[in-house]
Amino acid sequence: MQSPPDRSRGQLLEALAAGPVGLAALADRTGLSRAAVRDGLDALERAGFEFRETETGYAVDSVPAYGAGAIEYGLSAPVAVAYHDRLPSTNARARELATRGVSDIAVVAAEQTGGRGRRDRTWASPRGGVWLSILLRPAGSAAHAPVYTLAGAVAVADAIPDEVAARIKWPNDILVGKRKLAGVLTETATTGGELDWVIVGIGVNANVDPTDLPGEDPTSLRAELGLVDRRQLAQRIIERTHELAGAPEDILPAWRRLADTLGRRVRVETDSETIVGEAVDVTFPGALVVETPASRRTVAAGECEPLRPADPR
Ligand code: BT5
Repeated sequence: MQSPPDRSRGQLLEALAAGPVGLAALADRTGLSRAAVRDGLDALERAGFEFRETETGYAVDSVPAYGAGAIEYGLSAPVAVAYHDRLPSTNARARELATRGVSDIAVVAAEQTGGRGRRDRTWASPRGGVWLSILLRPAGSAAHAPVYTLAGAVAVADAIPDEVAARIKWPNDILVGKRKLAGVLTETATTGGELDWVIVGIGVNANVDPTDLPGEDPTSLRAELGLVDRRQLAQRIIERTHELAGAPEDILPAWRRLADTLGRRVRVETDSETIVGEAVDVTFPGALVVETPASRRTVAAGECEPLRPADPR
């Protein structure tokens, strides 16, 4: 089993991001020896960073397109990045780290060979997409777990350029029109009624060809917009997820603002019944409120499909 990434890389990148910085200052800010700082810089160069030595120290000339250091460089959230060229599932890897006590880490893979959706469905994850799982340990009741799925969906919708007009279908789909652009799979563990850890697994069809994807009507950022900067996209998603996890009261207002579902006639399939009516709200920690002809229902979990106003049941 691989170990989680060395925190010193993140510290080194944070110090470098602040501007030209000398060896002594780098050693000072990271708590590393000068020799270890040099080794760290060499490792970053091997990962694709380019440095220039100025009178005041090392300046970053170029950052690789994607990878652990690339995502950590300039990341404003205190989250380390573990990058893998290929993994079965970033959620599964994050779960391994969680059971070892790790936290505040984003596991990122260039490609997943066993990507998972909800209810053990398959999530296609070819190269070019953004496939990542953010492992956090927010304080809170176990009952709050569903809100982190909504947080992940908000983070993705906020990270996607405005011109794409991404909207959220309750609870976890990010859509462009009716086409699915991204999905969120949250896993949690609890101890004594309290949250132990949360893994927010996020898959965004970034630079992929939708014809390579399964599902009813998938789309990608490449198809909607052209090639995008995956590094920036991953950074924004990690930062926003981290921010929302620390401010759960902000999640529902943000979700409502980005919702495609609210105000629509919907059919929601739960494990035990089918509910048809108008989706009017979400309530904490993430239930959908559906106004049916007979009553107002609050649905904690299910599959939601929009209906045309005149669609029969
Ligand atoms: C989801 O499930 O939408 C959650 C997807 C979460 C994926 C991320 S990637 C990083 C992390 N690691 C993992 O292993 N998973 C997470 P669900 O709502 O159940 O949707 C699954 C359905 O979407 C499938 O049954 C297909 O019909 C369809 N689908 C599969 N791959 C797709 C893709 N790349 N784009 C659009 N639709 C897809």
